Amino acid sequence: MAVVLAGTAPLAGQTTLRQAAAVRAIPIGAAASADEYGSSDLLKNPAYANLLSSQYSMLEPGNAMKWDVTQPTQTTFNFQPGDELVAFAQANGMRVRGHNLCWHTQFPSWLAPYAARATPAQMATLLENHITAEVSHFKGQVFAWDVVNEAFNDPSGSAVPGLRDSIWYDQPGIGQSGTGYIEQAFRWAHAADPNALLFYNDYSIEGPGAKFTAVYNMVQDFVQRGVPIHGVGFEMHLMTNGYPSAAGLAQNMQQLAALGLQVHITEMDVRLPVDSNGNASAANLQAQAQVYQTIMTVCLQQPNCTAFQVWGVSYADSWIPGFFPGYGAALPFDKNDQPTAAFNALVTAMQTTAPMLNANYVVNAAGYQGGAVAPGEIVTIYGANYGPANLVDYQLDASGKFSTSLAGVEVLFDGVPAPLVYALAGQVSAIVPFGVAGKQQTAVQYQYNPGNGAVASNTATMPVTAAAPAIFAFDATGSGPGAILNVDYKVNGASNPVAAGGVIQVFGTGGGAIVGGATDGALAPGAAALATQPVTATIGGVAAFVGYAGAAPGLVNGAMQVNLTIPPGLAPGPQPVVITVGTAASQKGITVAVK
Ligand code: 9MR
Repeated sequence: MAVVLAGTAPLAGQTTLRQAAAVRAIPIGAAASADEYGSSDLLKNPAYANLLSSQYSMLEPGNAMKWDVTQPTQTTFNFQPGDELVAFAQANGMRVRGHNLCWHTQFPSWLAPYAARATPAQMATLLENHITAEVSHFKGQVFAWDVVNEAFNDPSGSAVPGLRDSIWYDQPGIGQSGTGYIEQAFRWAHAADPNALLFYNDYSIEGPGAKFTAVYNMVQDFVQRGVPIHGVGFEMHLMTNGYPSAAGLAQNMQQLAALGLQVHITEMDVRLPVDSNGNASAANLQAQAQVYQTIMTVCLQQPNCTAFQVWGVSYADSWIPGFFPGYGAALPFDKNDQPTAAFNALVTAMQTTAPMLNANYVVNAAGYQGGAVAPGEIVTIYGANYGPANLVDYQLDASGKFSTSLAGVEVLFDGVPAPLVYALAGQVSAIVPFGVAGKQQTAVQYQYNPGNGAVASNTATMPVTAAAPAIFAFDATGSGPGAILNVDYKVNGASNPVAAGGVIQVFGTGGGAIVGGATDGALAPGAAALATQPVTATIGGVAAFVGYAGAAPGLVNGAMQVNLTIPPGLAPGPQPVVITVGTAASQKGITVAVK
């Protein structure tokens, strides 16, 4: 029997949270500290640094990016502790969430006295300058910001709560009514880093109720009016009783998804009563593990739950004992950095929750249009959130065909495994088997076998169509210069345009069945025409002669090649190319460079 000795390297050989999350295409994070309050620098503590970087793929400064640290005087900024955390994250391949830009508390000592005599215009300038300075400083380094934190009152009864008193809202405020100050904060943050995801973050909004309604009403209004907001942070500071039900949490996430908003679980912990040594009972630790498993499972089941974070690295740096005397033991690692039952529960949830398959996220790999699939169409499937952490490219099997299994991933159409082009958790490319031809619909299922048993997605039913053509863009964006060769086999483009009368080879997919049939996953042996006719094309809106439309010899079956002759009379420069197979046209926006 193994004996765990103090000082033994923790977790040797054991799957980490970070590894388990990587195959679910979700970042897992922890609140982290450097030396922001002048105490010893936790990042310089090897045990802390090792646990943080080995177990988590994301960090959020618990305090280092708040006002009391970042603006110590009215005219000076201090981003050094935040910079240190960002550097640590970058050195360890971790993402950084920023927290926070506008809150009602944790201020530098000069701020409350200043606010007591400032005008709303002065307060607005102060907040704008702070947000602009901080977001600009961390631009490109912080992928998501909690822009405004905890702005609503706690609910009493069923009444929808109003806004909390704050120097930014009403004491004296920045001169905006209602949620206007929050809106303004989002606008300033967006102006400073248009690529950062902007979140509203709060607690007690994880389940349905009056406080969630208040937040929902605000973000719905923001979305409808185009205020730059991308998500809502659910803090998730829980106890083992009264935590949000799985159904309630899922419902809140779905309501926000319907607005196009993401959810990040930002500050999860589950506090337990502890003895004077900080130890919780085994029964409570088990109950806590169940809470962690439930919340992680719901997150993995909801496509818009896009990050999961706990509030502290281990018991040793948790805020709970200091704020809730008699409580502690709230995190997945104990005071000796050893994994707890909650750790096991999180790993179990990540290893056993079925991946998601959504028919709306199965799209043409060239044009990204969704809807019906065609025989042989190369599709990209987004969102199937269980697969290899790193991209695995196609492999040829013993018979020279594209393999139908890549690093444990399979995609089945009516039970027939599809040849795979590449596989990555959350993004897989497959070639629809030619056998779907003539069917009304096909049942699609995604599977991943990570080595501890296959986990299958739900089955999504998709309509089948004869052809769903699209042209590959040269840069894979779905528009702009196409994947087009001139007759000399050189890539067409601004520096290599083609003259009227010249012949181009246009590459795409979705042309449908091939005359004489095609073997799934095999390389096309030679020219063979598309079965669905007619095939027509326009270049610059003018009909172009179609010399050939069919398989792309040497490329995998399902790739489509169409040879077109450039019509006379076109203006030089990029001209749109559209190919129509039967009645289905390729996407707009693909161009060929004409001389
Ligand atoms: O973890 C933070 C703790 O170190 C600070 O003392 C405290 C001061 O307000 O803030 C804690 O973090 C809070 C977070 O910023 C917002 N949500 C609640 C968190 C726990 O209080």
